[in-house]
Amino acid sequence: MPNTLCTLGVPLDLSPAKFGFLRDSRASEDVSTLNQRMQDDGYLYLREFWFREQVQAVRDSVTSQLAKLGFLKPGTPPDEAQYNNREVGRAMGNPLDQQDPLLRELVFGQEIVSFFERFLGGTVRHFDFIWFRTKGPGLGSPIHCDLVYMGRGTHNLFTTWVPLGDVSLETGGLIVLEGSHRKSEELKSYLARDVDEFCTNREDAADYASGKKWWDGTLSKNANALQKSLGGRWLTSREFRMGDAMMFNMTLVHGSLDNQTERFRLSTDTRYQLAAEPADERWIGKSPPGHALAMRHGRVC
Ligand SMILES: O=C(O)CCC(=O)C(=O)O
Ligand SMILES: [Fe+2]
Repeated sequence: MPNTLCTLGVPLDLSPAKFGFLRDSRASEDVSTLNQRMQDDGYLYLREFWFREQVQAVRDSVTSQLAKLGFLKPGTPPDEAQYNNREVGRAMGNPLDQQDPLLRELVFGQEIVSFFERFLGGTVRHFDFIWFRTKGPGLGSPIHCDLVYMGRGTHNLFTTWVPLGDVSLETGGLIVLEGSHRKSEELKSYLARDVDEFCTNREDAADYASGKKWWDGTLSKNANALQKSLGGRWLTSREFRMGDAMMFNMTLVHGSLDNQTERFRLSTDTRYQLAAEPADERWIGKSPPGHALAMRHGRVC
């Protein structure tokens, strides 16, 4: 275990009352058990969900794209994903290929769709957009709940975070705040927001409407202060293994550990819901508009 684990530059309190590890689950468990656990914990950490070979093939495809684009240190094996002093770009600015058939087979294929059909009890659809995380050395992801980015359809919606490679504590994988999915009262005003919405009755409304300003959905920049106000331990995995799938709901507070290595941490995240329920239009279609200006809504606040 490293001496320090930081998120956004803030060292976490690693005492047992403040820090711990995720509960493991298996896809083969009874569906009622899994449903209950999702309700209790806000997440399911499914170990060995896919065969490692299948995920390795996706990793190979991603690292070879990164090498071609000049993001990997020249002369090093692509599988090591060695950082070449250039950030890759986040979410909609990420250049990796969303149409890669190996990737799509992994995150939208039979294995995961049939899991969600069993879990949700009906026909399932996924968002078409795939979020790539290509995290070089340094700061992890902002602490947030997914709802503020994708809450215009059903809230009975689930994220699956997929490590494309083994992710050690030093490399910095996902962290979640225990029990935070049950803090809807405390987080009421945060959860009511939407990153592409702005208040028409505020002075800076024009800046939001024109795209000059954007709220990025961050809940807190200080993991310790947030923990103090909401309670719960920060949870992660000693090692997210390639083949694991981490599923969670829209109101679970999460972020990621800072990357203390010189290698990229590679992962994707994707979303699943019942097909019969409304879907957030920002993430649907051949080329989803995402946070495009046209998706920006003004309202009186
Ligand atoms: O991988 C990360 O750093 C953040 C992932 C995330 O926010 C998500 O999967 O919803
Ligand atoms: Fe997220």
